Amino acid sequence: MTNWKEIDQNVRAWIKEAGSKIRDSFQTELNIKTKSNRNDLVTNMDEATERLFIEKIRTTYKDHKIMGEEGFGDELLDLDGVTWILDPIDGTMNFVHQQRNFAISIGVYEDSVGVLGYIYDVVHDELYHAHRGHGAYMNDVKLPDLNEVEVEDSVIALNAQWVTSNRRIDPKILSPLVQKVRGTRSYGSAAIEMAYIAAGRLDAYLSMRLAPWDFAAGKILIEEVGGIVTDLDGNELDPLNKSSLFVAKPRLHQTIMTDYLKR
Ligand code: 2AM
Ligand code: CA
Repeated sequence: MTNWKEIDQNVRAWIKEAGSKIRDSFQTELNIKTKSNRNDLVTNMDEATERLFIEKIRTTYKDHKIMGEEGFGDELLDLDGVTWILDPIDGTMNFVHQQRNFAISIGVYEDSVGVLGYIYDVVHDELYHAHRGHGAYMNDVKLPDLNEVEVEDSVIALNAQWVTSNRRIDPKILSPLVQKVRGTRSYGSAAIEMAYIAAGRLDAYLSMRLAPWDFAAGKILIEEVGGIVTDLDGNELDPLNKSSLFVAKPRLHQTIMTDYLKR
């Protein structure tokens, strides 16, 4: 039997340790490299933080598997058993340019089902965490179930690039939605955006392409407060592969799906 309480205590201690190291790194010069393109950034802190978690997980839980964004984990073909899905710094561009609005994001899955989810807003020292079936919290404060909201009263998160010409979606699809809602926001970290959905600060969030480590933790948090987590077609997410993402309060999810996305 997996001892989830013990895993939970360990993850929280490891997250606090990693967060403190990341905050300390603001005093020293970062080593910044690019990955797939000039806007796809990675720093020595992304890599060091991933290595810190992997070393701790490997020492403590020898039979667990790890999927990490920076590639120091395992090559996974399935999510059988216990798998850690890890983004050491989600929102690296924010980390580099703004020193805020980035997060450590960790989802612990068992046989493809999310059990423990953590999003740590390092600069604000806010840990959003959830244990499937046991509620979601921001630090020690329990997050209430989400309230419904009408489209015209909603604040939604999306990146402005999805309403200009881009490779992934016809901008004509989302522009009526952007015109209808009360406001749009873009924080530049999928994990922060999902934590804000769970905390009721945002009503919906859409993204055309995210990786499992971007949404693994957020999915657990949002579902724990009654939110809906799917891809843009309304299908269940596959935590092993990249996909689009659409998360929202339940009725709002349905309305946006039928009135805006399926037209
Ligand atoms: P990252 O900072 O960990 O790379 C906004 O850029 C959000 O989308 C961030 O959460 C970022 O995660 C993620 N992201 C950016 N480019 C991506 C890509 N090509 N595939 C998947 N996720 C991406
Ligand atoms: Ca990252």
